[in-house]
Amino acid sequence: MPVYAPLYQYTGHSCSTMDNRDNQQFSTIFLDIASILELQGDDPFRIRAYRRAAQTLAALSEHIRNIARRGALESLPGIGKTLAREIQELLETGRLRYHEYLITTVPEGLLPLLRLPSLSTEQVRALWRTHDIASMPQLAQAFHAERLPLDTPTLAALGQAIAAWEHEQHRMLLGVALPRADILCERLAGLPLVEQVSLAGSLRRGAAMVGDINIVMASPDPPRLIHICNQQPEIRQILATEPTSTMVVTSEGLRVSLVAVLPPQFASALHYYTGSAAHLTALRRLARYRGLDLTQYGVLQLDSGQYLTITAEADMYGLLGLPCIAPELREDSGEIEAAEAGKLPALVTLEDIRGDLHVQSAWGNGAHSLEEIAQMGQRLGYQYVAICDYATAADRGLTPAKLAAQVAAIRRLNATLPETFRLLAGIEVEISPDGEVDFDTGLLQELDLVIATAHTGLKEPRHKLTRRLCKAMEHPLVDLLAHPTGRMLGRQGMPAIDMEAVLETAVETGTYLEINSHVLRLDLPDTYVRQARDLGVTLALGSEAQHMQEMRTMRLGVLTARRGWLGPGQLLNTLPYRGLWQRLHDWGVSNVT
Ligand code: DGT
Repeated sequence: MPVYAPLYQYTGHSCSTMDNRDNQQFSTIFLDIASILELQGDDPFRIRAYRRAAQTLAALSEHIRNIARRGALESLPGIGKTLAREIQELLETGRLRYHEYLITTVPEGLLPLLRLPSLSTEQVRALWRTHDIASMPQLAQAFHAERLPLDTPTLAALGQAIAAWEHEQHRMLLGVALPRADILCERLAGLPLVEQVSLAGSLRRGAAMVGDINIVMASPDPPRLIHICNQQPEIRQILATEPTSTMVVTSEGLRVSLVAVLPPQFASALHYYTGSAAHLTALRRLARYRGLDLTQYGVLQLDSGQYLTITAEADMYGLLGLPCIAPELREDSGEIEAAEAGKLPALVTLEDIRGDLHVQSAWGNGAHSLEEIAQMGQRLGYQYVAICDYATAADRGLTPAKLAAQVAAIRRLNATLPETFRLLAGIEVEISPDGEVDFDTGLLQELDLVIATAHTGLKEPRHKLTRRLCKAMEHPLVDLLAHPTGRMLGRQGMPAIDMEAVLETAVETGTYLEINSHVLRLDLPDTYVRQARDLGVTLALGSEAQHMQEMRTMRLGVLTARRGWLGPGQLLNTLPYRGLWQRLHDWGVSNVT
């Protein structure tokens, strides 16, 4: 995902209970305005006003919406009538027309350059006007060709920014990287001199997008092992290599970072290279109070200079007086404080999942018959799979007549299946532009599960799209909102939605929110999963598989759930069949236990 993503794109930043992303996004918008005005030689007072407003917004500890609700926008430093009106417009529509107009007045690629802290607006203008550099790729190319007429400190700072940008350009989807990384680990485990192999980095932490595949290996001869790795035929390019590490590109185009350490260093190295950097920094601060430092080679006693022996990551946390923190939580978003307070969640595991609540069959857009899906469900060890084919208006998708026939077929098939497995009859209905769920109500009442979703109209203004989703959740027959944010990883930014309002409506209406485990979605994103959990929303995992093999993406959904701090009690799919059926048919069962 590019660093310089559209403003509403999910950035994967860690989540606190209070989500202040709007403050940061609005701040960036005002900074953009200031930079463009400066580039165009506008009034310095106006430019300064936008910069000041950006600083004010970035420094706020309270959500800007709350301040607006109190009518206190103009009491903020540097916010006058015009800026207050613009903040109001952003809050209501998710966009600012003035900003949208201004960005059309400069080359599209110039904005990311203007956002680089290492370049002044003056320098950007000079690069653009005299060297024809008006985008990040052009800047990176000129930098590598040593053609940039900048001083050494600026070049050094710029080099870091360009390296970070290049890293982002190669980000991979979790669902693409993970299966390939598993194969790589298996291959590496078969090489001579390898004693242990493990995934590390953002992939082990289950992040939705990853920059590279990090793998840590234990070997009695790390340099020799790295040499062997570099000789493997599937390596297309060696980007950088050192005696105990190498960064390569495979023939499939995957970026892989390999690290080899001696066996006694394995646990420490695994912990270090799992990260995140923010988690490590916070832990090291804690370690220093105890006279320790955490390194990739082991836990160092600062007074003696000796390394303590660590055989598992849990030992290292133990030395800091903490229980082991799961990799998915290691983002410095409150996990260390929770560990200190003995309040780490017991996270859900793939083994806890009793079924898939969103699968499509050949009756709709899917590839497989009900029988085949039932077989696959049983192979995966599930107790149930919900068939939820997609229906739009009565004349497209699954028509009411076809749905009625499908429900009958499901009920007939269930009578022939072993008692331990059932198909649920459901549907995925499109939410109309005005928030209606346009389908035969009598038929919806017959179903076990009604999923509502918005596939179209995602570019509507924020308040309209939000109202649309909330209205659908208020429909008495809608059980679940699928892929609530509509994001498509690496393809399009997240639509402008007031997620706070969506989460609140989910609580009020008792609607389940989906964690869609499709490779391109992982929606709800982990940060919102955590907010939903904190508010008491129950989540539901669905693969939206159109092909049986896609049902295996449940693993990605579970990783996302874990990153959202979910325990089994907050996921509908952990209920056994009977409990789920009772819950869906409102038999007074209110807890997922
Ligand atoms: P990515 O690749 O951007 O998806 O994210 P990560 O977390 O996989 O980052 P990566 O691959 O650059 O490095 C893997 C881990 O190694 C990272 O999470 C923490 C550790 N690490 C790497 N470089 C540094 C560093 O300069 N400082 C610290 N504290 N840790 C680092």
